[in-house]
Amino acid sequence: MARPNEQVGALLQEYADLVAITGGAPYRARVYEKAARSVAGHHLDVSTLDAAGLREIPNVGDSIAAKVVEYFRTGRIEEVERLRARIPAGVRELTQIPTLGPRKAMMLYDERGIASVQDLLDALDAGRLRGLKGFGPRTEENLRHGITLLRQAGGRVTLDVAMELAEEVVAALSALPQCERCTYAGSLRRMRETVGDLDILAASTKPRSLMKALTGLSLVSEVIAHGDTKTSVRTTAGMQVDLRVVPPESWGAALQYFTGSKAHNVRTREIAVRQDLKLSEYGLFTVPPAQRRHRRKATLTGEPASGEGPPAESTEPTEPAEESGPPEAGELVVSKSEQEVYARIGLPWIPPTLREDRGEIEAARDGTLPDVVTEQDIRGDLHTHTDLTDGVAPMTEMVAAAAERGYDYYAVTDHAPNLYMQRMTDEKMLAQREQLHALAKRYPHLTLLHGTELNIDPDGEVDWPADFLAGFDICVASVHSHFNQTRAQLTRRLVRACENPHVNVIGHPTARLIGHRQPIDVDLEAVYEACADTGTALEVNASPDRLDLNDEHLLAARRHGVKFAVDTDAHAVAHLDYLRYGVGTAQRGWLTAGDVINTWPLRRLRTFLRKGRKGREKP
Ligand code: DGT
Ligand code: CA
Ligand code: CA
Ligand code: ZN
Repeated sequence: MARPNEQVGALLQEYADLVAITGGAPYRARVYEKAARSVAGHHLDVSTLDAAGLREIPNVGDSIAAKVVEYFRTGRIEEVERLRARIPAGVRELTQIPTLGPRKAMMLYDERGIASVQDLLDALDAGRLRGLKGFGPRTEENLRHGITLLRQAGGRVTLDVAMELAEEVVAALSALPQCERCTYAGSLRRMRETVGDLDILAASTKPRSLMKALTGLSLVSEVIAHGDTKTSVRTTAGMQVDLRVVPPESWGAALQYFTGSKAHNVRTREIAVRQDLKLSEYGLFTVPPAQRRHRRKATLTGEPASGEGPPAESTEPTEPAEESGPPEAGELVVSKSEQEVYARIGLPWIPPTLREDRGEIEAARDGTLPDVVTEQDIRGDLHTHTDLTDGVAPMTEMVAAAAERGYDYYAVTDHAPNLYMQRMTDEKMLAQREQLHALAKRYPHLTLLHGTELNIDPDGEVDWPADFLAGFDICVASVHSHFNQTRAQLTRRLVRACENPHVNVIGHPTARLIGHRQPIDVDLEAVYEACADTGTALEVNASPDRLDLNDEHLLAARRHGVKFAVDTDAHAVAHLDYLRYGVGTAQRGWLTAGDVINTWPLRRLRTFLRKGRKGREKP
């Protein structure tokens, strides 16, 4: 995604928040919010556009275009600065709490002097919100719950935020002549759904120049620790970045170590120890014969080996002290690649997304590791939007981008009428279908599917009757409202949607938004059963704010024989790239290409989409 677009998008969003907080007209805030989304999602790099070019972007008029030009000319937007100065940062932080809007945040500040999330929690505890208009017991409960959600996210960021930063740091370091290799490791490489800090690994014989380059980056706001092999910084956005530099011959072992997870590493170390090897971030070493008996005994009794420093086989290994060299040990065993490390301890290479000690060690040993789905396996996206509803790009651009990606097929699935804000009608939907069919002529290698994203209503019904639904190539159906029904109601609701012969995919099945909305309370086992029985796929929504189903759900669902669709739910061209996060999540759920319907050839997919209905065979 073009970085300038993101920057300007974030700034316009902040401006919208500031306008709302300071009591500006709500429509003005909405104008800036819409513009923020359009700019962030625009297919051209906005820093290359002049005012006229900027005005071509949907929702961008004269005044916003002027602000964007001002930003690229001066590095700031005067009016944003002016509003920023009027409000303490803590008040803006308050608006991060789900359910707390800008108007109420400002009221808390004006009436009670509350200027941070902690202030608010204290005020709630002390009962100091009593008597404040619009803050009844119900609101208080919602606020507490919102703060819990916010804290759970606890400084962790979503994958897209971490990835963008990682790619920037890796690119900067890789550009140095002293840098032989550089990549990101840690939870980001494992594609965990949120990332605590970034772990960047580099190979070089001249580590100092790399450390200096890191601390000199403009995105660094604070140097936390600065050394020859390890440096930690904090970015202006508050994220910690750890850089380790190792000699090139230790690359494989270091990458294995810093990719983790910790639980996986404990297991691989144990395996090494049993073979008289020592596996650490410094490499894979033979253990000198004199030390072996000692170490063996320690492993067996679980007691630490005495007198030889930290034992390699401890289940809680500690990070070596800053600047300490490799521990006294035997000879370095080749470890230029992870493959060599795993091979030497008798295992095949294990994909990073599986390294959570969730059975991958045993599977590797037994030769039953799953052949997990990859981005190259994906033949098309089956859940995407256009500007006919809440997308920001016209269909022509979305389709062009899909063709560019080399997809075999691509489904346009705009929202159906029951999501009232989107103002969908039968006529609009049918007109879109005509346009899509016309567009298809331009793309002989891409099959365009016309679909929709239906709303599953509180009773499990969807927007249109069967005869209208029959006109679509594919129907995704999702829960977009009434999240607080009982478990029994929600379960029944999803099961009924599966039983609809025209519903092919359940979109974002738990409806959670990472850090903002809890998953709905539903008996997923019952839903898995229903999906397997009816030939309905469950979505792995690749949007980094959703990742829904998540890895743990997938591990459970695949045992029921459910099929899945890994889709982006793209609302902009750039969102098509979110696919990687969906694939990462699918891998963490041990899914193979066979489990994922959008890796299948079109004919097989078409058969699946008919759900056993009789119908004309389409090409
Ligand atoms: P995060 O940052 O909370 O999202 O999660 P990770 O997995 O990136 O954890 P982090 O940054 O603390 O450490 C990066 C990797 O370094 C971790 O996945 C495995 C390795 N590592 C860190 N501390 C230890 C440790 O005490 N023992 C072992 N065996 N490995 C460790
Ligand atoms: Ca980390
Ligand atoms: Ca770290
Ligand atoms: Zn959608």
